[in-house]
Amino acid sequence: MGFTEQQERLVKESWEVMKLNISDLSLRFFTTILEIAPAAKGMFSFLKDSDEIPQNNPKLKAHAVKVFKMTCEAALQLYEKGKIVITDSTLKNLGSVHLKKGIIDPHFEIVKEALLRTVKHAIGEKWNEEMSIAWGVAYDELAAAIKAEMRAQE
Ligand code: HEM
Ligand code: ISQ
Repeated sequence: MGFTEQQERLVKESWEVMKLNISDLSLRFFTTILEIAPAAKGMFSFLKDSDEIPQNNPKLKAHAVKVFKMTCEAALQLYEKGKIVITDSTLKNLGSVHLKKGIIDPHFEIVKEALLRTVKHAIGEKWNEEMSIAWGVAYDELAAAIKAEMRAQE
């Protein structure tokens, strides 16, 4: 399926809104992942020393922001080039980190669900189904690139 100009615009517009409150949304995104999959707790170094989600961990927030940003970037590239383009070293690193952490395919669905819920919360009344579809397609393509790299490194 081609990624349309409209879809790219929906992702870009919602991201502009999300940026205004990105610190809270990053934390919310992470918290939602753990709500859907409490077992994922053990995977993240941010939680190593406590049961509670740190409210102000810069690394946690930076990683969460990166996931949002990379998904936006994926949307732009899908529209402009019809495919995902990620720098080789970035993709290698992402493949390696996720492989080492023991991430498997179903985990990607959990993060997707958490991402879409976070977007919906952030956008409020202006949210619509098309917006979720656009974010979902961009995320799926990005996830596919990371999964392929993980398999290549196995
Ligand atoms: C780390 C992005 C999917 C769990 C990271 C990092 C980034 C990232 C940018 C930091 C890498 C570094 O330290 O150099 C993404 C993107 C994803 C994705 C773009 C999907 C498109 C997932 C999934 C899981 C996951 C499905 C499983 C729940 C983790 C964990 C770390 C990590 C456990 C290490 C964090 C730490 O303890 O420092 N991810 N990720 N990620 N990701 Fe993901
Ligand atoms: C790493 N990978 C996927 C999702 C994330 C969400 C919050 C913090 C780090 C993450």
